[in-house]
Amino acid sequence: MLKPSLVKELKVIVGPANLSTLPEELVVYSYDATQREALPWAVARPASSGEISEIILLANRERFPVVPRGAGTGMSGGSVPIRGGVVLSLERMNSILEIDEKDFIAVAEPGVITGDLQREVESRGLFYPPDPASHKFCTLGGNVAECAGGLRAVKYGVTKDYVLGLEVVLPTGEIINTCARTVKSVAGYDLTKLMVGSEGTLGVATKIIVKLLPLPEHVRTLAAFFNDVQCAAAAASDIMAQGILPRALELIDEAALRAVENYLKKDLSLGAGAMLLVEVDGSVETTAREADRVAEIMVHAGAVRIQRAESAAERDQLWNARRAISPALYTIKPKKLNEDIVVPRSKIADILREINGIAKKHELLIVNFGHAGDGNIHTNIMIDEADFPKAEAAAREIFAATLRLGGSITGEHGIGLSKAAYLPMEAGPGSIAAMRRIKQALDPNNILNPGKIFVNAV
Ligand code: 2HG
Ligand code: ZN
Repeated sequence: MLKPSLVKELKVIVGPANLSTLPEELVVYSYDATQREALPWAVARPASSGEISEIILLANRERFPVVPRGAGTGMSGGSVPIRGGVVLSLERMNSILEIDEKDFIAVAEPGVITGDLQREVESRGLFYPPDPASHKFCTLGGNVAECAGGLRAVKYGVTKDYVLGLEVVLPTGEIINTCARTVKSVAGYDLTKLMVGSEGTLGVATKIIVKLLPLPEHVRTLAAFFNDVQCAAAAASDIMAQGILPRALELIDEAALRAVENYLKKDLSLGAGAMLLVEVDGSVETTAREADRVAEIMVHAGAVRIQRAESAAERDQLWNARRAISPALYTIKPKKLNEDIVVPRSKIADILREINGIAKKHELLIVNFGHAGDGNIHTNIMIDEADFPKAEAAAREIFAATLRLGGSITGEHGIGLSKAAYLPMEAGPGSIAAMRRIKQALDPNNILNPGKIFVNAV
């Protein structure tokens, strides 16, 4: 609970209409996409970095937690205020400040919806490649906090590869700029990279400078259907091994296909056991050549049917179905543990075999889909409440197998709350101690998003 005098002070900073302690409003800011929830004591909706700085200074004086929040689409509990405090909702800071067509740069506030930025730059012949599945709802600030990946990472990389610089409010209230607006800069430590992916624990990004690319001239999208997921995984590895770099290479297993078909009330696959969704971009000629080659490779690897998207509408339909898998899985079970392990690309078939064994052993349904081109598989353990302990045991075994294969326990969703207990499986004690020292140095009073990333975080 916040003292009434503090509520008053916060109201002075953001304006009375932008500070709420009403229970029915607090509920709206209490959860993310993990189904974890905790009520904050108040929600503040600041309009500037100056207001955020003032809130954070107050938090240091009075020692209350401040939890930054974009649209709450995160998948590791990053924006859930487990220690209460003030949720800092960035929803009002939602302007695209600049699109510089000469320097290939956009400057945006953190509350801008990622899809809006994509659309805006595309209307000017430019391209912002990071493309989280939730692009219609998620915010750029959230993408920066989590270093979001998405559907086009296989060719274009993830959020950190596009952020050139940030204005950041530090956990002690100072406002800093981390970089110039240039493609290169090595002036001192790379604070931009330190901030991107720091899960709202090291600073609040209030201005985001991103690099843009020229919009590719042409795009071709193909779906391939297989009898089983092993064949599809092998086909995905074959495509990459042949030197083709699609801009998206997505794998969808049978359970995910059935779930999304149920959810959308649409037969996408005619009963197939797995699907690959591949997209190439470039000139009209190169995409034609590459699409033919991809189709050939997939047929050779056992595809029973290939569907080429012949129009923008058909392409959108395929991608909308892919983007709908995450919510569609709730048609199978009321709860899921959604993991986002990543293995070297050549090891996808191996990890799927391991996961299958773990699912059988624990008598659990585990659904797999995701960014096969990156080796990043969304392994969703589907459960009822009572299955939780065995699902956690299965998750630990999946992480162990992933690490044995040279992978990482999270490719794009972050550690947050959901994976804090597993971080020591991947990061050694020395690395975790160094991370904690960085947190301690920047946030000595543990104000910003406490309780995340580290077990028993002070
Ligand atoms: C996606 O790629 C998201 O659809 C969500 O990262 C993944 O729900 C999931 O497991
Ligand atoms: Zn994903």
